[in-house]
Amino acid sequence: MAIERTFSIVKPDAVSKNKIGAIYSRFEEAGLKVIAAKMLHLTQEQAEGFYAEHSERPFFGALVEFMTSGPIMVQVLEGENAVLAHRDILGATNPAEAADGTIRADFANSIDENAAHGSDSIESAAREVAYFFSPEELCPRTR
Ligand code: RTP
Ligand code: MG
Repeated sequence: MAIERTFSIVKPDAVSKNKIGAIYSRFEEAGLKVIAAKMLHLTQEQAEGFYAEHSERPFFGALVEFMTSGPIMVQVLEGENAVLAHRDILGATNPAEAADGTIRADFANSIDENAAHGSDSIESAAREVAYFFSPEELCPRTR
């Protein structure tokens, strides 16, 4: 299996509920290694740029408002099949449809406030990692 990198966000609702550590535990239990991380409070411009692919969708304004409503954690995760492995532990976008034991089933408030983000492809992951991290900020494990 391929070792991949993916991009992850602990969204404002989960930070507000003090669930950063609980969500990081899910990454670690799934064998995903945190190789970069920082806390940010997104500007409107940063949030609009990050979710630009959704700019014509009816929920775009609410999405940007939510993502700028409080601090977030952004992180890069590395591991076998990391993109899909991370999406699997996140669960469905709508927590009402998310499988038991997934991050969204356990921590999300609603489809709008759904606790965490994960890249949906290798290509998205590369773009999203570069959106928030410089190459020097990535710290691959040496042991
Ligand atoms: P994310 O990008 O945040 O990881 O979520 P996702 O891939 O599961 O879902 P995506 O289609 O990329 O949508 C991005 C975020 O927009 C909100 N959304 N609302 N009301 C709706 O129908 C709707 N659809 C999407 C969600 O908060 C979703 O996380
Ligand atoms: Mg998405």
